[in-house]
Amino acid sequence: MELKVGIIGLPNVGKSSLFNSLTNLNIEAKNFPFCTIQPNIGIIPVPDNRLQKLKDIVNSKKVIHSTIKFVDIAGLVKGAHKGEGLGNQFLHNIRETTAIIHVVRCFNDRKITHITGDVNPIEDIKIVNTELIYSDFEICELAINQIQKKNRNKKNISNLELITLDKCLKHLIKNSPLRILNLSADEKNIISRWNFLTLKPVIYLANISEDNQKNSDYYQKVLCFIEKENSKILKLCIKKESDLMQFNSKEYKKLSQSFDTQRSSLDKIIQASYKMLNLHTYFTVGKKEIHSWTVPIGTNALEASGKIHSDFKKGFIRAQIIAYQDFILYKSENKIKSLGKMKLEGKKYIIKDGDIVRFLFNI
Ligand SMILES: Nc1nc2c(ncn2[C@@H]2O[C@H](COP(=O)(O)OP(=O)(O)OP(=O)(O)O)[C@@H](O)[C@H]2O)c(=O)[nH]1
Ligand SMILES: [Mg+2]
Repeated sequence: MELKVGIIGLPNVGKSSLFNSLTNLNIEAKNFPFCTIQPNIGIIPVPDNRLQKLKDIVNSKKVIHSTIKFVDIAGLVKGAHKGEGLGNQFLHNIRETTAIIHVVRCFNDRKITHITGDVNPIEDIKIVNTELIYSDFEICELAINQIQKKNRNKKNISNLELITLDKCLKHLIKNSPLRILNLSADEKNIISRWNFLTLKPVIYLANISEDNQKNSDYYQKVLCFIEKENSKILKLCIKKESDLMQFNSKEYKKLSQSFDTQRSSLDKIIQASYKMLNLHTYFTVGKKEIHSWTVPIGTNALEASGKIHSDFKKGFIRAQIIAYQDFILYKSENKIKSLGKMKLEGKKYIIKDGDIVRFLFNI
């Protein structure tokens, strides 16, 4: 499955406006529920200040960032799992993502329609989560039936998948998301093909109003509510960010500085999403360009080499590795080499975040 972060929530809570701010795109974000029907997809660079530090040392001409994919998905309503508000299609869009940003309205604005009439972040979260739980429940039941049917003629089957699905079903029936169920890595792995929505990692994004004070109540409530979930929460005033987008980049820079740390909040969202996808970065460094490459945590050198070029993988000999901190400290490859801090590693070496890598290959 492709690695991407889905932006979800009730209708009209600011999902498309957030998507626009993150991607610098200009898709429709108007004051009516279900403004978005088809998912919008945007690919954006992951901010990483290590790149600039490397550039300053090597004096390279170009910097190429890793990227991350965001999908802006239509709003969910009560009954979505039964097809309300095109719910099944929207739930399918969510199923195709790897991780979720759940936007929660924490702002008061009479002009902006709230689908249930009142701003109530906890109830809003519950509506969305319940739909995801119901949908998982149905899939879980279906999966159990399918497996039982397949094994009908076999006696005494000990099927880990079936046992795990049963454990999930018992948990879902309590209206509880699977991400708080205690599942081992093996159990998670064996049920991964069912792609459960409530097993996807989530960041709750509190969309606060310009006047922070007024909304701190809403935010605090969300904070308390999600504590038991062990999920991450971030806050942002999406409107402020949308307003800033109207200016050109020079004006934006000036304004955003005066608007405290708004841009850095966007960066935080991107970085947190990247982490949620279980990804990290290695670098290739040269005069022509500094390039950051994305790999899932736990990737070995051979797989990582294929990320750059299939020839690197085919003709892989060794990987030259310098730790990021050493590069920053000693600033010269020769010096690092003479200190014995440049390592020659084989195919099975597990790439670490920030490694500066040169692949030696023969084709
Ligand atoms: N006051 C205020 N208005 C906001 C904020 N965020 C979004 N809006 C407004 O709310 C309306 C809906 O925003 P969208 O970004 O289209 O919301 P959505 O969640 O994508 O809506 P659907 O696609 O219909 O589900 C727009 O008129 C936005 O300008 C906010 O932080 N404060
Ligand atoms: Mg939208």
